[in-house]
Amino acid sequence: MNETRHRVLDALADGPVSGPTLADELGISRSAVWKHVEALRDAGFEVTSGDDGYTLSAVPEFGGPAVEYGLDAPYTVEYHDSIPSTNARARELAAEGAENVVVLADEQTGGRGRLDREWASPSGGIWLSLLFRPDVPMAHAPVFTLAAAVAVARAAREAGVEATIKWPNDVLVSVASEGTSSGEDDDVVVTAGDEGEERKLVGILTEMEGEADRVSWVVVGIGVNANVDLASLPSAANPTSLEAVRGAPVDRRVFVQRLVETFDELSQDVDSVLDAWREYATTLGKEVRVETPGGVVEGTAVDVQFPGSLVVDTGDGQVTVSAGDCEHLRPVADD
Ligand code: BT5
Repeated sequence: MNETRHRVLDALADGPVSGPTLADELGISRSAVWKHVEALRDAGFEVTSGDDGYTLSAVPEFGGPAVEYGLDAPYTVEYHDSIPSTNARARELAAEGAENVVVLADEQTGGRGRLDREWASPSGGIWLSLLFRPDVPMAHAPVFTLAAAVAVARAAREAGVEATIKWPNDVLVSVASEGTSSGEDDDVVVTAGDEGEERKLVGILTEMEGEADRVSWVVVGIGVNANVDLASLPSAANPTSLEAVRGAPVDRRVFVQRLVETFDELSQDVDSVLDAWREYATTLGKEVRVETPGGVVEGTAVDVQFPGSLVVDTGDGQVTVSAGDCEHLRPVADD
């Protein structure tokens, strides 16, 4: 949204304000004011006009202008109702020289996970990619995946969902699958601890380009099952959604704003990322099996190290794993 339109919107939010007053305040013509008001209405903002002037009476549920409005982070938002993949689009923008853009979509038709796996992205989700150009060596880039996981876990918690992070790139919710007292078979009960079954709420895919000593761009793709129909997600992946856990749809606009704001703060202060990550991690202390490019590592996950490696105690010493698919193993009974 351009600067003047933003100022018109701010003035309407504090309204009522008359067209002539607004024109004077912003140093633009009355017809320009009218055009901005019409453009805002087209974007879904409800602007009422009465005797005292214009007033903003409702903000759209989702979309680019809606997310940009009130966003406290230096990102512009490019919104698509439907797009093959926000990561692919962000990479295109990177090639054009863009930076600090959030590509956001309601639906993806060709969403991708790691190793080119499919990522189901039906309408109602939050599918987004953050494009930015940090001044760091390539080797530090994994810290941004961890920062994204923290940002999304925090936004989920603000929305009332106790999300936890599984190394390196999944955000999960622990649920017990017994029915609730309502007697409905499919109900799930959210547990505060780490007992119960872990279901995948979010996936993160980070891509980048640069030279060894300097990143050119990073694209952090985040897929959040927000208000999606669980039946349209691959059941083998054991997915869940914010809506299913909360029992009500989440405000996607606010969720994206919190996510982007927290991500921006953490990415400016990468030293704070690991402590924040440890706070939400479900992997630490668990028995894990990590498939790495160099083979399988099994043991207890004991810590995470900058820029995002997992330290595993194999019983035969500690091994540091920088990439791989991690599985949480069921703890062995104590007796
Ligand atoms: C990931 O890969 O978890 C990263 C997913 C990143 C998706 C975002 S959406 C915005 C941006 N644009 C893109 O095109 N991608 C990013 P991975 O760890 O490889 O997990 C992939 C596996 O998760 C699949 O093989 C399925 O088993 C499972 N899966 C697919 N869709 C899912 C969903 N919506 N919810 C939960 N699990 C899913």
